[in-house]
Amino acid sequence: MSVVYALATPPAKSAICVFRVTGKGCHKSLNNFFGSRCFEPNVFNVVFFSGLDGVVDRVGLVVFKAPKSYTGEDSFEVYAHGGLAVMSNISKAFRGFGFEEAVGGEFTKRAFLNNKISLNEAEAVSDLIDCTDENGVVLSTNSLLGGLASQVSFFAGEIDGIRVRIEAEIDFSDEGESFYDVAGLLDDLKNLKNRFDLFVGGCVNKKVGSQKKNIVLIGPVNSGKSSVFNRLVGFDRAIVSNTPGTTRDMIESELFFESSVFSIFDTAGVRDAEDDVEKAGIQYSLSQANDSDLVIGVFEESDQGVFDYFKGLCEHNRFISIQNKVDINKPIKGVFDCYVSAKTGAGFDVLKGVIGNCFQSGLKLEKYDFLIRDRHEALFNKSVSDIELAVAGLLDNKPLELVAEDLKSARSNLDEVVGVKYSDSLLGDIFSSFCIGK
Ligand SMILES: Nc1nc2c(ncn2[C@@H]2O[C@H](COP(=O)(O)OP(=O)(O)OP(=O)(O)O)[C@@H](O)[C@H]2O)c(=O)[nH]1
Ligand SMILES: [Mg+2]
Repeated sequence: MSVVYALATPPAKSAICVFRVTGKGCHKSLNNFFGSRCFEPNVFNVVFFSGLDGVVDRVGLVVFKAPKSYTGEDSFEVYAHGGLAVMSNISKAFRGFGFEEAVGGEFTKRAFLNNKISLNEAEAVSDLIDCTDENGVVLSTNSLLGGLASQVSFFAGEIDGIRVRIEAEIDFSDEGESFYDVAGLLDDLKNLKNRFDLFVGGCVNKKVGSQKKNIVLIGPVNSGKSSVFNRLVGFDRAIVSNTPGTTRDMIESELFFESSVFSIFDTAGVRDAEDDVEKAGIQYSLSQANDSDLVIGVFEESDQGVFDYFKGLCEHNRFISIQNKVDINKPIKGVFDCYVSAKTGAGFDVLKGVIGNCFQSGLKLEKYDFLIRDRHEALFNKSVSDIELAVAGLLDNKPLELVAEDLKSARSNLDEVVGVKYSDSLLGDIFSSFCIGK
């Protein structure tokens, strides 16, 4: 495999940037970039990096010797100052030496191809990076540390054990002898089925488990939506002013609490606007409210008609109402779900609790052991039905060859989960969703 390099950190001004280089022969370049020294593997060295036009930066360098590296190949990492020109110079130097730019997921793909990790562990790397939920992190890490792969191998071994007994019986019966213990075999297979079902029940699809929930703030103009938004996200993200119609476009930010990440949107206040731009903004707010998981109506006063109008927008999603500006207006008790002041911060603890409760009835990831993908779920489901067919086959006295075939298929699905069996197109699909440098 060729030598490839990648900037593993975002291409933006930052404290440091990290470059990764991997591939057989990459260590021959070390003296070219870092001067003639011998670099002990796995040691952090502080050295000068020389590019095409001389010294670029004083950097950190760690050299890894195959097979003791992430990819299983000779590789090295460079920790440079995070300036854009520094990044550009280092990239140019690597290209000048003949290194190719890595595509997304190339490092992890090489780790898989060099047997450093199983396919589902490689997928767990990407899932961990995508995780927006603390519990999701725990579940992805369970897979990353080999927990899922070892369970899968364990069940694959058990399925094989039973299949071997069935095939032995097929061979012996060809020779006229039989040691067939139907009851024992059936018990063992049923027992395996129950434990496998339990294992599959402990896996949750990442689509269900880690979806970021959307929260939309909506309400009449000037009710304080942008102020509530800023207070919730913890900084002045949206413009606040006493001119009605200040917010025109939708503003999004991430909100992290209750160990989950939410996307929260501030929207244009609703009124009979004359201006086309404002009208478009209002339409956009209303459609976003329709698509979100939770709508928070922000009001200043109680007007049943206005309240009903906003609540009516939320037939398919949850709606909570808040009365804002309670520092200057008397709270109208019994009408709203929460009473807050975006100015003083009063009532925000209660509001956050109410938001948290809205999502509490959702899926609890801590009940599960592993985060899985559609691909794994489909393969596990196929194995479950193959094992069910094998049990039914034994019960119905079907030819043992058919029962053995069902078990072979159950085992083969498990092989695909961990990547004992794979196709190039499957690898393409999996690794194309990774970031560059991973
Ligand atoms: N006293 C007081 N004033 C507030 C409070 N929240 C917002 N305001 C004021 O109300 C005015 C409108 O606030 P915004 O947050 O811009 O209201 P908005 O609903 O986003 O307004 P539009 O985007 O125009 O629809 C500003 O002058 C804020 O300073 C509050 O809790 N107490
Ligand atoms: Mg606003």
